[in-house]
Amino acid sequence: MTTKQIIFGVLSAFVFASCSNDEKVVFIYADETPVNPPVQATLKEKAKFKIGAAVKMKDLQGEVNYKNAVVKHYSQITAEYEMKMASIWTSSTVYNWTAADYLVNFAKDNNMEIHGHTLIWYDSFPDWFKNAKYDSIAFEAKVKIYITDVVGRYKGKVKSWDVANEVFADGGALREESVIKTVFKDPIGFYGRCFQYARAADPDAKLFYNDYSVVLDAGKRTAIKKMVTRFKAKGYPIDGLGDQFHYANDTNKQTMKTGFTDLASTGLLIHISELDIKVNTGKSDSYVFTDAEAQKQSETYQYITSMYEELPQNQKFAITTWGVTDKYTWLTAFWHPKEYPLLLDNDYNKKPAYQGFLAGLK
Ligand code: 9MR
Repeated sequence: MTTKQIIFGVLSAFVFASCSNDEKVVFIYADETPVNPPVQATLKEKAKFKIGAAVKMKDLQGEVNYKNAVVKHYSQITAEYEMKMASIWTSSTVYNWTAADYLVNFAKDNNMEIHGHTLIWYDSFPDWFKNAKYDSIAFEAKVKIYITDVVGRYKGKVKSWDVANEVFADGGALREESVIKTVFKDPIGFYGRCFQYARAADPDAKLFYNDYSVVLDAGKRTAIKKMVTRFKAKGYPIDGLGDQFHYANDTNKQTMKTGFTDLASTGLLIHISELDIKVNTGKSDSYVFTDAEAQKQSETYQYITSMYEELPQNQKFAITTWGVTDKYTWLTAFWHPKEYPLLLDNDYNKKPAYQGFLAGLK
């Protein structure tokens, strides 16, 4: 290396270190020898499948950095709660479309897809519906109207739907607390018909079943696979399965992989649908998110994205993170205030987790 190259290299390194993560700079030596600074693709640029984020209208409207981060890093959005039944179906005869319309238009305006979440979730039946105490005939008639109206309204715009969410309890039994278990003699038959109603309202939308701990809980997985087999035999349309992936740094990776391979054996589209990785697994008030912890989290993300890449290409649908920034993660309220589960920190900087996620992508 000549003296000229050394001086230029030192200067380049200084200027490059002064640039923010987001500025892409390529330096060329005076004699045309290229230096290779870490010019980096964003998640959506690198991935050959959709990278989704759960979002809220109020954050998209309220914080420009939030909105910019969504548009910059992601190619798909999911409403964190504003397209659930309890948000849309405000009374027996009234729908509130405000937030859902906003999100669907936001996706379109920014050239993103939107995944619909979720048509039927035991935890999101509005109070007026539960209080009505419908028998199975009236219950299903009402739900059919709801599915037809919602999926129909966004036909061709919402490209995929979680038709049913969290049907099974841990271990694979039907959820006892679900109103559907109480009302229907054959709940799985009811869910199958819900898939039919959704297909009828938008024949091109991809229809998913979504649940948590699917790859960890062999009993639940068996129940889901049995349901899929029954759906196929009956002609109930199902295109994909989502595992939420609310996991943690200490989640057993081998168990995860074994379960994931088993899930993929269905041949359906696979959605990692609500990914976040908890770090403060002991819910400790004195927890500190150290560099070492951030590195472990990065490795977990890398493990997950590289595992996903092992799927056959035609089964890859999307990986969705459940939120955009640690600042607004649901886990600070539902798990512990000291929690840092996502890819961007409170100031929208890329965390090591972001690099890990990227490194796992092909
Ligand atoms: O993160 C969501 C939170 O903001 C909502 O208050 C809550 C109720 O609508 O739902 C949370 O999202 C859940 C998702 O819809 C289904 N899987 C579990 C998620 C976390 O509870």
